[in-house]
Amino acid sequence: MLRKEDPRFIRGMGRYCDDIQLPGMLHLAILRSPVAHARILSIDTSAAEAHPKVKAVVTGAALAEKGLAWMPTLSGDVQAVLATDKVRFQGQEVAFVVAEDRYAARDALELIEVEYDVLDPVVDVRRALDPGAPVIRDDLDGKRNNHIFDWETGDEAATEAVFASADVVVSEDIVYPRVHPAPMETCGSVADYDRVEGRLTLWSTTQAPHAHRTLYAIVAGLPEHKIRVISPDLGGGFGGKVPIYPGYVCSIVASIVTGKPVKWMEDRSENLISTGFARDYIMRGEIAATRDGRILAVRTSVLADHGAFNGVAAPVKYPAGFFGVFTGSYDLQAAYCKMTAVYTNKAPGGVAYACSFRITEAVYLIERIVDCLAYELEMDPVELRIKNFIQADQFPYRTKTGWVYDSGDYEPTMRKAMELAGYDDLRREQAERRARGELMGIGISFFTEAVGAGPRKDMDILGLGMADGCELRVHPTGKAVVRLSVQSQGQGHETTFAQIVAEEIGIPPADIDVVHGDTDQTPFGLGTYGSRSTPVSGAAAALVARKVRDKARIIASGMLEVSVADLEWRKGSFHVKGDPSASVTIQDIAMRAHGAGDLPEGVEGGLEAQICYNPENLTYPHGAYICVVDIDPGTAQVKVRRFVAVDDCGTRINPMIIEGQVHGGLTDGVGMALMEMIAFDEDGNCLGGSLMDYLIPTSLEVPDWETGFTVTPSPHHPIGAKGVGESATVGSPPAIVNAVVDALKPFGVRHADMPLSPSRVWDAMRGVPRPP
Ligand code: PCD
Repeated sequence: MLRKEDPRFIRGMGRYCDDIQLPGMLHLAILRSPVAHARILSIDTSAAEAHPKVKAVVTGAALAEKGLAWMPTLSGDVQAVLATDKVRFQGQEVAFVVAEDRYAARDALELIEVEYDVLDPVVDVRRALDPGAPVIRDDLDGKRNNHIFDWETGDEAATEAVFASADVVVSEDIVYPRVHPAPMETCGSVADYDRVEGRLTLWSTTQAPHAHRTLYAIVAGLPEHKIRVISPDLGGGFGGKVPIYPGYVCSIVASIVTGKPVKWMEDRSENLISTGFARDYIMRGEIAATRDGRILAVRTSVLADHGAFNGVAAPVKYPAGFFGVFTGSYDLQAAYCKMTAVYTNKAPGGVAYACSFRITEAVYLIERIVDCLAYELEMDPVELRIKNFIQADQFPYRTKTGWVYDSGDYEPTMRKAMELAGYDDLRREQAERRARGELMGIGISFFTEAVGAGPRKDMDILGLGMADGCELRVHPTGKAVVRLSVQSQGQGHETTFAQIVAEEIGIPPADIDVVHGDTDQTPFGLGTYGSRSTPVSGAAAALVARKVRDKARIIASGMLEVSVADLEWRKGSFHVKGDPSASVTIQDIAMRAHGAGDLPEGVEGGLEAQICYNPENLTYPHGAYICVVDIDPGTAQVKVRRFVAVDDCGTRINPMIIEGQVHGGLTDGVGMALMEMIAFDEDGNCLGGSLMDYLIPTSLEVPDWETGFTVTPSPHHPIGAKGVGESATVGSPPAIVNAVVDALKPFGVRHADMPLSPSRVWDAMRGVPRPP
């Protein structure tokens, strides 16, 4: 089925945040810190205030008077809305101007004078805990260092025992650099505070409108029912639109202060330097195995750079997100991870950029270290993986770090990818090319993801349980409206959720309207990220439709004058068993539910239902990826020649949409593996503040994707579907890096860090030590 939303998008008629125009609307611009670490000595706003078009200039001190200078982050830290005491990263919000138009607001920023006393910044994460390192968070009571948390998972002693007696132990330092989701649409909001009604309407670029509303209510002390958060069409989210950013709060304050609607829309550089980064993990990976390639245990220690405020988006119990799945798709005897997270003078974040809370890092680690093992054992990386897969009959499988993989059948997926790629031929071709001095590499990755957070017993964000509401209403004429708590950012929910409901209740998808992204119109739920919409809200949609169908069955039994047990459901109508001529359609039933005449005993009129779905477990999609690269020996430029992706997301709702999701994620993967990095100089200046420096891939850098699939339904999801939106972003970077490293085998290279730009590949070829 084609996407219902596309007629609007492909004609340029999407309605994004910046398309919102309200009468009398003012514009807000934010003054940002030019330095990474400094004490604010004074701020002079008088010249800006004198600008004829300026309506208000607000500083941190003004917010502090109202108790609004700081706000909670999603991980229980606090973050400055506007800096009061110090600035802690380059690009941090210092003051804002509200003016009649966008240009005047920007001009007036230049009239604000801030005197900074520049301090030494902490830029190198490895130095953050050094004695004497500048203390970044002296705002926190008694804080005397830059330590945030230590966290561990798995069994340290058991893992040590396995390592101690293993034939082979391989270890490697592996860095997942800081990258940025960089959605096409940057962040923004339009706040409209109605002083008469005491009601706030906020259009904002949020992936989680309900959760944001509750947090605004708690922080600002506004009654929740007087706040309406609308997430209009979003030009991509990719996890970057999960946090609450200072800009949103500033626009709310500005509307309250001026009594006018206020729009804030950041530009590309603001987006890149100040909104949530992703990854930034320095990992030491270790793997223990037998000489013949049986993997016994994995161990890792991680140093996590969280920037100046701990703004990580992850369920409360999981400070390192779902990194615990770093055991991958393999049946192990033991595993252990320990992690330390620290503050640095960089933008906050740790958002789950196309990543179910740090799964991307976990998959990269295991898939890279398994390849390092294959290198040492001189074993084919596919053979090594197949030998160690969790077997189909072992599911549900409890990993050594406590995750219960619901289902999987790995080997057929791997074999399918090999077949599509022509794996054996590729290896032959590689041998021939190597003999001619050409650099061809073949990279494998096999991943298992954990997507679909809840269950609420284990997972909450700031106390809000990770379950999703869903409501379905069938109108008298048999047209339906389904209201979701999740929010689409481009994934096509208006289509796929109509398909889910249609499948259950037999109303054509074209007659089912999907409403989402507006807290006044939809039931409460936690939002779209971590590929949770299909696992959680998708289940809710199927179940709410079944609930409506159950009621329809009772009404049908009255209409056909038979008992409920004598009815048979065929998509779209109930039939009397053994009497094919006696049937009623769901549309007939809808009319009866609202129409004249009696309904069966105890049945209320109307045809609608509402549920709140609390998933039993996460869903565990998997996939096998094979990448072929060529490296130019003269320039060290990597060209991805082929890429085969076989994904298993259980029951597939819309194959075309899945294909699009996979293409997008694979492209992300090329970006991270070869091009993207948010780097800093020693003063803490962000070197990735524009798309001239932060390189994102286009169609020119990617091959024609070759995709395939297998289907292993989730046993606990009502329609067996698993998430897929992030699979390709998670699975592709290791395949590409493994391919590049494989190409460099003649140089004795076992590992090289992303992004594998020509200069890094060149250095690797020449044995230049890796950058710290
Ligand atoms: N599907 C189907 N079937 C299956 C699954 C799925 O069909 N089995 C489909 C659905 O329905 C949708 C899609 O596909 O439509 C997806 O889904 P999912 O997986 O469930 O997911 P979601 O939740 O919906 O979404 C989310 C994701 C994420 S998470 C991300 S990053 C990204 C992805 O999504 N983002 C985006 N993708 C995308 N796309 C677009 N266009 N845009 C965007 O922004 Mo995060 O955490 O946030 O980081």
